[in-house]
Amino acid sequence: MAAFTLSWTVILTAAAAFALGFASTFSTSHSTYRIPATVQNGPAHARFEVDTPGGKLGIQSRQSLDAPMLSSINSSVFDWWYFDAVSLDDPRESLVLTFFTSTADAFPFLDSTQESVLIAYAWASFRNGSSWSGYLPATLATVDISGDGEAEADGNVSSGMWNDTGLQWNASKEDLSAYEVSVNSPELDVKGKLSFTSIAPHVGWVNLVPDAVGSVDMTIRGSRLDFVGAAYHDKNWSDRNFTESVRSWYWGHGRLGAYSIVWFSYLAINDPTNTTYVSSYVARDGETIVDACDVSLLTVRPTGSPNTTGSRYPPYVGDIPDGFKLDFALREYQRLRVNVSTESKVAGDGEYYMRWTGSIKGEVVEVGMDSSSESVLESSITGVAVFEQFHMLERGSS
Ligand SMILES: *[C@@H]1O[C@H](CO)[C@@H](O)[C@H](O)[C@H]1NC(C)=O
Ligand SMILES: *[C@@H]1O[C@H](CO)[C@@H](O)[C@H](O)[C@H]1NC(C)=O
Ligand SMILES: *[C@@H]1O[C@H](CO)[C@@H](O)[C@H](O)[C@H]1NC(C)=O
Ligand SMILES: *[C@@H]1O[C@H](CO)[C@@H](O)[C@H](O)[C@H]1NC(C)=O
Ligand SMILES: *[C@@H]1O[C@H](CO)[C@@H](O)[C@H](O)[C@H]1NC(C)=O
Ligand SMILES: *[C@@H]1O[C@H](CO)[C@@H](O)[C@H](O)[C@H]1NC(C)=O
Ligand SMILES: *[C@@H]1O[C@H](CO)[C@@H](O)[C@H](O)[C@H]1NC(C)=O
Ligand SMILES: *[C@@H]1O[C@H](CO)[C@@H](O)[C@H](O)[C@H]1NC(C)=O
Ligand SMILES: *[C@@H]1O[C@H](CO)[C@@H](O)[C@H](O)[C@H]1NC(C)=O
Ligand SMILES: CC(=O)N[C@H]1CO[C@H](CO)[C@@H](O)[C@@H]1O
Repeated sequence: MAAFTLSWTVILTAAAAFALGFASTFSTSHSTYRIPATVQNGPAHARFEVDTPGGKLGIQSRQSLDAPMLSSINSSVFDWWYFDAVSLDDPRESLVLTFFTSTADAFPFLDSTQESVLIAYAWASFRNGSSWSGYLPATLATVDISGDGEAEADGNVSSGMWNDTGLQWNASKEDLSAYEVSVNSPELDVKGKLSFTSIAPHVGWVNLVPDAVGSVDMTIRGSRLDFVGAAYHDKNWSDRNFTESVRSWYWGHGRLGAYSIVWFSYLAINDPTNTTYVSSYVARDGETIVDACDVSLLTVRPTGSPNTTGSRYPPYVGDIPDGFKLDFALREYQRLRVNVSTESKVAGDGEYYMRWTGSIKGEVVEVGMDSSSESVLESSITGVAVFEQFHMLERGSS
């Protein structure tokens, strides 16, 4: 009964917020959002609050995180569902699938000639270092979220379909610990799926699935992409234009040894206080060690070759690093330091936006109370990562 009451509250809140926008139907246990392809006029309402009783994310809140976060898509807001996997054997192999609800005005990395705000995007990279990407506009998106922790008759608790692109996702476990994203597109000449099972359920609230055992089985224009690796799912949304918000943005996730990590470090544009915003997630064997946004918990810096601007920080448009240096605080006096090296370019324009995959190497150190002495607790922990940067400030502007 308690679960029922909580779920009803969540649904009512969502119903009130969304009444203005998408056609949606609600029952006590189920919400269906139908998102039209055309850009809407007028203000969009964003949901930023998610119930986290006792600091933990309950099943209902968790499911509601997979719902659309905006009441409508006007020309200055964005909301997307992101899924990826990178091979543990060879980080040059990767797959990213993203379901966008956004115009190119709001998120300038989309094709500005597209009329539809519903874009299903796929990126793949191969062992030989080459990469491929393709996208399709949808005519309608349908997102189904079950609200009370019970799967609907169709077995899904979260599903999304970008009609008729052939890209869709579904999750049937009530805690959203397993997803399947499938592609069946004669137009792109891509067919197959990415399946994953979370190795750390019931944790991070920003990252719906911070690390998962992912398996990819896909045929892309006649080439096979078939691997097991580190997978990830999150959602991102904003009630403002991306360009009006971001100066620089570093994000990535990876797995090294027993550790799962997610990093995010962000500088806002035109911010007189020059505040760094971070989000840090570290788990060991699926047990969360850090899941917080305190700036003291994480430092992310680009690294680059001498005589290049690759390591410049704060960065400008066109600065291309060779990798990143991550410094995570684990516990008092304990840090996880990780070097990230770019290996394959998966996406990007070489100026404002880049996404790579690569290998990572870390160590855990104990730092003396006066910070002058250090002892290594774990060394040479190796792994793989998917990571990206946005540099939105032109040199010469302020
Ligand atoms: C879209 O919605 C946002 C958030 O409510 C609002 O700030 C913005 O002005 C709206 N944009 C348009 C073009 O109506
Ligand atoms: C959003 O950003 C674009 C640049 O990508 C800019 O041209 C446009 O004027 C901005 N739109 C709004 C509503 O501020
Ligand atoms: C669950 O969702 C997937 C993807 O949208 C869909 O193909 C499938 O039919 C749904 N499951 C069932 C049992 O209907
Ligand atoms: C969306 O596409 C699926 C699969 O092609 C189809 O079964 C479904 O009826 C479509 N939904 C709508 C509302 O067109
Ligand atoms: C997704 O839906 C398909 C079709 O109903 C089902 O076979 C599969 O188990 C579902 N996957 C997950 C992760 O829920
Ligand atoms: C690299 O591999 C991909 C996928 O197998 C293939 O399509 C592409 O032609 C290859 N490129 C080169 C330069 O061999
Ligand atoms: C802004 O903050 C960053 C990170 O702390 C620092 O590297 C940079 O020098 C600061 N810039 C200015 C203008 O204060
Ligand atoms: C960097 O530039 C300096 C001065 O121009 C030059 O002496 C040095 O050899 C360069 N280093 C590299 C690695 O290119
Ligand atoms: C990271 O790279 C720096 C120098 O570039 C090196 O001193 C450090 O030992 C490396 N850390 C690890 C964990 O490999
Ligand atoms: C990397 C990333 O995508 N992070 C952001 C996604 O959206 C949430 C909610 O707006 C932010 O809190 C994350 O930092």
